Amino acid sequence: MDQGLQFNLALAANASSTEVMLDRLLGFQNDTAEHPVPERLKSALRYATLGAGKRIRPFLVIETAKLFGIESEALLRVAASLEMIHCYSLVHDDLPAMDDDDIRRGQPTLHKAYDDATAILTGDALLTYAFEVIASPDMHISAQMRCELIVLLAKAAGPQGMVGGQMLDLLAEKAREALTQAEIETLQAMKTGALLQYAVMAGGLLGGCGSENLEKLAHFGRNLGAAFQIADDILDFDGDAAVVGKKIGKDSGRNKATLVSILGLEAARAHCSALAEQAKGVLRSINCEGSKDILLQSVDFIVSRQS
Ligand code: GRG
Repeated sequence: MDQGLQFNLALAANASSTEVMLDRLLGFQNDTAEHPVPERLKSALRYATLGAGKRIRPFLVIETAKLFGIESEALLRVAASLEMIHCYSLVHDDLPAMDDDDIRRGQPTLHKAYDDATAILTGDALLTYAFEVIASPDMHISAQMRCELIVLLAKAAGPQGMVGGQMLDLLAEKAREALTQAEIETLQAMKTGALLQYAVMAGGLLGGCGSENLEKLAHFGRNLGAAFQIADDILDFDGDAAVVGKKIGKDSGRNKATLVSILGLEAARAHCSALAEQAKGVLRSINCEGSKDILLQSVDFIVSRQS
């Protein structure tokens, strides 16, 4: 089968099983009469998460675990909880106090469709519910596995990860001096890379990959995350808004620190390709039974995507 087609089928299949799990979890079948989720919040949670999005992070969780022969419902729960955190970050990032965006995933941003307060609460609810999902014994029988995943996710999403990176990003917009390449790389590793790195490490942990492979997965995820962010910056520079599903050209308009702005488009492209090749090299060195083909193809997709 053509490699591109094989990858697209795997991405679509994983997206669809993640969607089913998100729909189930955000249906709140366990809702109690005493403390029901308010209908407006339930509707906003579903608006923020269901229906669109490439679902790259869930894909990485599921496909990494497959390297080690594991396919289970636990993976879908971890994948869905990670997507909830990703969606919360998009909802909060789009608020007027942050990036102030009107369109996300081709539809009005949540605060436009609802209001700012509902958008803040939706983000808060997605973040807390994501942890409830992975802390629950329904996710995995082993308490140690649950704790390892909780700590890893908290680090990736919190002050030393995504939230910290977002803070650095907001500070950089107001800074008088441009950030250095090293500072931009740190910011991006925290803001974007950390969740992608968590995705592959969570897949590895659930697959019982062992400590040597886990270190390699961390390295793979770091390179992949860096390449993903440069590809995103390139899309903001010369992508097609209709395909990307949000406004483009915002980075230069807001004095955003990106590698495109300091290296130029061609050098940023070359750097992105080099990171992708390094990521593939690390992936090839992982010791596992399963085929690495789909994950290798995902690296090419991530750097050449149009949305
Ligand atoms: C508000 C704590 C907080 C963090 C915000 C995610 C984020 C941090 C900012 C969003 C701005 C942005 C475009 C970051 C670049 C990387 C990124 C997360 C792109 C969007 O991810 P995709 O391409 O989106 O996986 P889909 O819609 O496909 O899920």
